[in-house]
Amino acid sequence: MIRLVITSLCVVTLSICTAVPPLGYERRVLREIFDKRTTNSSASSCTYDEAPTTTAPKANVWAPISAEDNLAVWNLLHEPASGMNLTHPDDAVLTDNYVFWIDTLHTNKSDVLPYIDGSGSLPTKYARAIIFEGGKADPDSQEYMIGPLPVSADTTIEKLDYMYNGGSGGSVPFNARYFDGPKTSATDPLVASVMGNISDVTAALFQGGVYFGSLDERTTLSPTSGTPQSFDGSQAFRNIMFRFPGPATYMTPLDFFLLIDCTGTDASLYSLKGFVTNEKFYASIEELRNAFDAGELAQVYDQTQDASWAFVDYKPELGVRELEERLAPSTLEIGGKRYKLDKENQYVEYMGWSFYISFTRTLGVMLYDIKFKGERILYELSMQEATAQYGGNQPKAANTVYHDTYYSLGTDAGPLVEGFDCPWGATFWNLSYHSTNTTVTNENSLCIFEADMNFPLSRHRTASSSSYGFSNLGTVKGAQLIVRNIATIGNYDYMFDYAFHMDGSLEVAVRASGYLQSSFYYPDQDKWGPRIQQATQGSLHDHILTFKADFDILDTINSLQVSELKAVPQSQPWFPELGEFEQLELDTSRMQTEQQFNWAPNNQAMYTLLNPNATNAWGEPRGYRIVPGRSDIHLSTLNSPWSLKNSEFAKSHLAVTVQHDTEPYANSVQNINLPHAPQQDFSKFFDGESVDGADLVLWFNLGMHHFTRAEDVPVTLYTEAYSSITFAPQNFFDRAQDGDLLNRRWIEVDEDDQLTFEAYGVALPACRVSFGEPVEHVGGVVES
Ligand SMILES: *[C@@H]1O[C@H](CO)[C@@H](O)[C@H](O)[C@H]1NC(C)=O
Ligand SMILES: *[C@@H]1O[C@H](CO)[C@@H](O)[C@H](O)[C@H]1NC(C)=O
Ligand SMILES: *[C@@H]1O[C@H](CO)[C@@H](O)[C@H](O)[C@H]1NC(C)=O
Ligand SMILES: *[C@@H]1O[C@H](CO)[C@@H](O)[C@H](O)[C@H]1NC(C)=O
Ligand SMILES: *[C@@H]1O[C@H](CO)[C@@H](O)[C@H](O)[C@H]1NC(C)=O
Ligand SMILES: *[C@@H]1O[C@H](CO)[C@@H](O)[C@H](O)[C@H]1NC(C)=O
Ligand SMILES: *[C@@H]1O[C@H](CO)[C@@H](O)[C@H](O)[C@H]1NC(C)=O
Ligand SMILES: [Cu+2]
Repeated sequence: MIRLVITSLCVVTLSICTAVPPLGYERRVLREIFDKRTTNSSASSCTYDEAPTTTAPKANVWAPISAEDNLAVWNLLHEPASGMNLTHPDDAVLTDNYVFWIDTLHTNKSDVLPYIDGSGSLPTKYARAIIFEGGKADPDSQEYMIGPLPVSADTTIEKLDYMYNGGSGGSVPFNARYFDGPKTSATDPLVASVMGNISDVTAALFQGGVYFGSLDERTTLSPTSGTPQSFDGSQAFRNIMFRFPGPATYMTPLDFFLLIDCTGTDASLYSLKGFVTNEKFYASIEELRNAFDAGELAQVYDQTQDASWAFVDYKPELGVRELEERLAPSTLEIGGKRYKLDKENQYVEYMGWSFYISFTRTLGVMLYDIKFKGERILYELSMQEATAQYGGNQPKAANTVYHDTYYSLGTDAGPLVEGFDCPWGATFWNLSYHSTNTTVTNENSLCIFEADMNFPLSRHRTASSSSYGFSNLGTVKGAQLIVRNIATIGNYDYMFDYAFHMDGSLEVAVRASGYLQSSFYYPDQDKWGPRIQQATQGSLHDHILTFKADFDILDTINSLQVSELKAVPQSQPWFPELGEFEQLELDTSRMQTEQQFNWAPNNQAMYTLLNPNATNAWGEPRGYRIVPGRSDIHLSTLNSPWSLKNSEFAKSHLAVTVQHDTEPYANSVQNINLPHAPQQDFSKFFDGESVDGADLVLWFNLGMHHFTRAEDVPVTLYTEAYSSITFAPQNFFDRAQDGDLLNRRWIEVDEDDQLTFEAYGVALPACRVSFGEPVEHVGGVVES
């Protein structure tokens, strides 16, 4: 047994800090206090040493484009000579051409492999830019690729069509393009005029709530509309729900909906479609007013105006928990950091693992060239889409499907609080994206840390009649490196974890916290979720997080093996008394063609990506198994008009395709308003290509069926809203990859009952002063 005693010095230090909330403060103060109070220099290294540095074998070819490149691309696009005829977004109206955003275009794998695996030249870097072209005769949104970068005389601006399979390339109809500020503003006069006309009605129904326009000082209601806002780009609509404004507005919805048609660029043609309240539809102002005058619109429940109940702060009214004033247990890298970083190249090495990190404004954090012990496992591992689809007997919930890449999910990766979001002493990196001609940095929004798994990786006790109860006992410490970020996309805080385990397995986990998109409480709408507050219903919904795992098990020639567990009738001559009896056996085959597929019932099929040309010492093909984790689900609705053909990637647990430079992404970022005529239709990837001995991409979904509950107030809890998957070696090696770890104990008891204890030199070294004297003993024998 090894016990670490925390001295009062440390406890005082930490509790001073936890009383001081501002972001970043804690990290700095803690470091200062450790430095000042600690006389033993080796002791101060416990938690706050920087990670040792390393040098990436190759430049990070996936890295985001730099601030300089963004500025140069921005300037190039705006040069009159480019012929783009652009207005500055701040001054733009619907009928102008202007830049929506600029981001990094993925680098083609076929260009990357010769560079990272050989002496090929550094692949050419390109930017992608979405330009809203309201100034064209047939207005649309058109995406462009700009390169080579850095900008030079050779740099061209070309339409970026090649990666979209919907038939119109990078062009998205005006009605389906992202509903940005100018487009929303264009609908405001109609909304203001209609709502102004009935302000006496809304004031009577909603505690004085009125809407006279977004900039009108009398306005006390906040309009919100989700997506989709078009079906196929030939129409546009907003199904607006009103809420009380404020920081917890998601939790204070009202029973009032305004439906408008906003097709086209001429706002004077936008029109009222009707109102919904009390689960009834009123097609005109007159109908609504008549119902109001007849006393038919009374509200049974009042929404709360003060939503402080929905803040994630301390709530003393919940009572006191004994000993909760003490600091909770914490992960501390007390042996010093065991991972190496090349910050310049965003490259990480840990216990045999190595990988590069990239980032885009749409997809967030992406991992590339993931190797274990020098052998490639994955070329790319990245989140592709975060979908959420809701249900309810009113226009907002029924209408809502989100694709969070549409909202540039990566830009929502916010600062992480040390000690809470990530352990004290973790490495914090910034994530940056571009906005107009500038670059925005989200500080400390990515963290990297090694954590105790809090269970041994492996152990065995060989029982014996010795006085210790065993003849030998081996136990290996469980540790993992985690790369984490949390993106707050409007209401939700999605936490993405990539965990690298000592045994060569890799786990992807997503958790969701944050506010529900809630609805007004209707007593007869229980089938869409429970009442969770005075006038609020937690709306039932699905979250589906789609990931791309481009496996390269050793090289790009891989197969997908399916090993089905079958219960079969058999007879064996040495059991004549049984005749035929049921036994299990493996029915092993290889998947033949590209397809979407699901986890087998009772998980009775094992899916393994393997290299058909490589075997381990035992002659078995070397592979990685896809191990189902928690809540591996797909979208519940397969035929909803709101997610008909633009969300196909969310509709199966798994999918396998052949890797193509033209199929880099599962979705397109402006697909959400095109459910009936998608810009990108994932199901078209499955065109019968052979996946036996090919460069394979595995697509997988994590997610949660969100069965909402009172405990989603104030926010959803990460304990339960949690989904994961693991990739684990399957005959990839000749034995488990734990034999080479020194963080273990091997205890033997000989025939004379003498105990020997092997610690392999790994004890509690540098933290004696900061964290107190270690007390180490086993079976009464003090460890040396
Ligand atoms: C340039 O864009 C403006 C709108 O911003 C439009 O009125 C004008 O016709 C466009 N010029 C050309 C040559 O397309
Ligand atoms: C309010 O709407 C009604 C019905 O459309 C219309 O007759 C009336 O003129 C409007 N009032 C104002 C002040 O716009
Ligand atoms: C993050 O950005 C801030 C401000 O731009 C900078 O001072 C800091 O050094 C950056 N952190 C890292 C780890 O690069
Ligand atoms: C970015 O654009 C603004 C105008 O929108 C301009 O004032 C500023 O100088 C530009 N920045 C750079 C670095 O060119
Ligand atoms: C990637 O490959 C596709 C298909 O060959 C090609 O059309 C495209 O231009 C390439 N993109 C880049 C950035 O080289
Ligand atoms: C590698 O595997 C492929 C597909 O199974 C096969 O066609 C090829 O002959 C193999 N190559 C070698 C060198 O074994
Ligand atoms: C400082 O720490 C080292 C390593 O834990 C230890 O060997 C040494 O005795 C300590 N020195 C003092 C002055 O406490
Ligand atoms: Cu949810």
